[in-house]
This record gives sequence, structure tokens and C-alpha cells, in this order.
Amino acid sequence: MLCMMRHALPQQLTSHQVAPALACISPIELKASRVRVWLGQRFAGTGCEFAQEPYSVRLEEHDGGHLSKGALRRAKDMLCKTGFVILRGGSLYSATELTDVQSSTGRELSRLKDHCEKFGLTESAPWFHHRRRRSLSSPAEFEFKEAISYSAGRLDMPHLIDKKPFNRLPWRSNPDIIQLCEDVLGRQCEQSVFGALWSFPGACETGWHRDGESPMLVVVTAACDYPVDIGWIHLRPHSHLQTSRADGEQTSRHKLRPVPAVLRRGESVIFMYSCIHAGMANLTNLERCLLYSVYGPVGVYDTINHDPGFPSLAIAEEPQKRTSIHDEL
Ligand SMILES: O=C(O)CCC(=O)C(=O)O
Ligand SMILES: [Fe+2]
Repeated sequence: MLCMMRHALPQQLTSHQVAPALACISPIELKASRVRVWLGQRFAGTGCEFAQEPYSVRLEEHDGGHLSKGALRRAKDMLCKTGFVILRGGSLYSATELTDVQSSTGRELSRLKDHCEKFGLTESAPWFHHRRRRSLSSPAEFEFKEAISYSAGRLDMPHLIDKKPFNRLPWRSNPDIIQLCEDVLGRQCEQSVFGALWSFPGACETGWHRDGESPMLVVVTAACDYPVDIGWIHLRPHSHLQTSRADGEQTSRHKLRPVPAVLRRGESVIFMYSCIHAGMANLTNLERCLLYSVYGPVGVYDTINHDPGFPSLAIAEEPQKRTSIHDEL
């Protein structure tokens, strides 16, 4: 998804992209399939608990993989006040659902890679030069409906919403997220996007940006564990409220540092479109995949980040490159 030059902040470069999937580290053993993943338990006693972490809401096991009334209220308050909230300790998704979605996004990426190979697009694809950092492909060259590279080494696959398993619960129209969105935005809401954000080895920072000004929420989930230097999204607390330079200066006076949303398997970070954030550089040899959804008022679709004018890889036999603005002038 997201952002991009159109929403990049002054003097800050953007970047993102995709990376292949299934590069999980320390995969969790799967036991009972309908059992939700309770990370607090899994990490208990390791000193890695986030119970005291600000900006997070803890999901409790007895909530059964849903947002309880209390968690919903706390998440709403945090979102309104801070611009984002990290759902910790449990997951809205079962172990099976996470495994399934991770392998499905991996398959989608493999299909995309095959397709690009067939049509001679690989050399401009964000995964191509990822092992040689200095030669990461230029972002402007890879813009299709199904796959967009906003910056070197990153890939957004924004059109998964109608495919299995993304086209059904818990990924499609998640009632807890819709409720949260309606509580935050005060109007009837729906999901408009389900996609995957890939960051390939060597991907650089995206630059600080907002995804847009619209009243929308982005929900980002890790379906597997990744190392801390894979390039997590960092978010600036209260930045969704900064509409002027003076607001920004006030925030920096309060020394509000960006918060890294380091997610463990099944955890999610939810942020407002207007919250300033950045994806960090991928310093590992792993391909990072984050799942994301966009929720917002019924009928509202983000045509800035997801331009319906992009050529389709699926339909076009020989995918057409988009005419650049320079060609049009
Ligand atoms: O992939 C990331 O790390 C960040 C992506 C992002 O912020 C975006 O695509 O707008
Ligand atoms: Fe973004």
C-alpha cells in the first residue's frame, strides 16, 4: 500500500517494497488448529513480554481470539489519542490461519515472479537485485495493479482481497476490526483492501510518510516471526494530529520518539492513515512479508496509492508499461 511520494514528507525520501514469503524464522510448532496463538504464553518467562509497553493493548486468552469490550475500548482510545495501537499478547488469528495465509502470500509472490520472468519484467522487479544493495531496481519502473514497487527493494501486492484464503474470515471483513473502525471514525465502515507488503533483503528505509489524509485505518499483521533487523514499521506517536509545523515542533519538544512496531507471529499494529510512519531497512537475508488491510467508511477506496489506471499483469498478455509523466508532456 501506501504512501509514496504523494504523501512523502518534505525532505524525506520514500521507499518500500516487496519480498518473497515464507522466510520465517523460528517457525512455531502447530498443534490444535483452532487454538489462537497466544504470544504472551509462548514467550512467558523469557523476559520478552510487552505487558508494560506503552501504545499496546493486550489481548487476553479468555477473549477467544476476539477483541473483548475492554480491549476494543482501549484500542479505540489509543488509536484516537496516539494514532496507532499495537495488539499484543494474543492474536485475532489461529495458528492454522496464520500458516495458511503465510504460505498463500508466498504462493502469490511465486506466481508473480514466474509471470514477470515470462514477460521479461524481472530486471525491473524489486526482488531482482536485492542481494546487491547498490543496484536495487528503480521504483518508478514497476507499477502494476497487482504489484507496485514504491521504492527500491519493496513490493506491495494490494489486490488479494478476492482470492483464497484472504476472501473470507478472519481476513475479509473482520467484525472486530470493523467495530473498532466504526468506533474510531464514528460512521459505518468496511474493508477496501487486503494485501501483502514485502521487503526484500537490502531494501532501504521508506522515508517518513503518511499513507494519506483520509479517515482510514491500516491493519498490519505478521504471520510469522522475523528478526528485529528485518525492517519493521516505526510510528510517530500523535503525528496524526499534527496538521501544522507548529504541531510538529511541539511534538518534537516533547521528545516523542518513533515507536518500532516489532510484531511477533499473529500480532498486529493498527494505525490511522494520517499517522506518520516509515518502514526501516531490511538488514537480513530474509524476505519479509506483512499482511495488511485498509478499513474505512463504506464506499471509500484509496485511488491515490492504488491507482486503478495501473496496467494489470493478470489481464494483459504482454503487460504494458505505464506511460510516464515525462512521455505525456
Ligand atoms: O513495508 C513497510 O515496512 C512499510 C510500508 C509502508 O509504510 C507503505 O507501504 O506505506
Ligand atoms: Fe506507509
